[in-house]
Amino acid sequence: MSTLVIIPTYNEKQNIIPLTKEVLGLSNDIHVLVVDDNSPDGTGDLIDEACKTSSRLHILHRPAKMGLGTAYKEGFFYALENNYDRVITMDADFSHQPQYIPQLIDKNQFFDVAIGSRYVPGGGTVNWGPHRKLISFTANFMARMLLGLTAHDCTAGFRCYRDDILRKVDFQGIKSEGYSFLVEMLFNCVKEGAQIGEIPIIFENRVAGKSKISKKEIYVAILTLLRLAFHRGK
Ligand SMILES: Nc1nc2c(ncn2[C@@H]2O[C@H](COP(=O)(O)OP(=O)(O)OP(=O)(O)O)[C@@H](O)[C@H]2O)c(=O)[nH]1
Ligand SMILES: [Mg+2]
Repeated sequence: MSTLVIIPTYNEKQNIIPLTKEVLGLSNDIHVLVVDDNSPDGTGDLIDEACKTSSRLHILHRPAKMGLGTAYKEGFFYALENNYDRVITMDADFSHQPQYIPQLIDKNQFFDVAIGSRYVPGGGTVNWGPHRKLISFTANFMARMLLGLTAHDCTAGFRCYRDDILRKVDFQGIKSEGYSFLVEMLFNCVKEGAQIGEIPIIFENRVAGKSKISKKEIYVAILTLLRLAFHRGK
């Protein structure tokens, strides 16, 4: 069973080489696809160089910063075209620790989508201020209330999808381009009958590099939730 780990990057030069090494070191069945948006810090060049010595490392270059959601879409398309059995999505900044990947894969044997969750017993966040906690709690609360989702961490980006659920869901049709893609994708998977499982993870704040999440993304996420809730009610 082959796994593709999709890692979207924008200015992650301090993280990307150690991260891809650690992920590829877990198993020979794991391949990594970095989707880089022409990072000005040269992240893409580092991966180009590393690809010369690893046949399990791949890169998609995009011309400019185009958002996390569209990066996932291109990654999913690549995974299905190349017949991977499952797809993992994770951030490049070590907030999603590679050590959890084997547990995510195990969970994915029984659930169409396995989520690395901060909000199940044993999970949590490290070094988060009250503001960040409040935003995350509110987003999850709204997603569960408005969309009827039962997962405890609906905004998590650390997930493992089976290929058959990706073939069923019209992910290309997802409107969200940025972070709110994650909620819309989960909503669409559930609409297609996906069974969702969660494993606890400790989410560590990034140590190197800068966060790309903006205030605008938070407003867009609220609008996305309202749009999806409206369509659900129809
Ligand atoms: N390709 C691509 N990757 C992106 C884009 N925006 C963010 N990313 C990547 O998506 C992942 C998540 O972004 P972060 O900045 O860590 O956002 P976050 O984890 O919500 O915020 P922090 O906890 O503050 O780090 C990282 O690997 C980023 O490099 C984008 O527009 N294009
Ligand atoms: Mg991050």
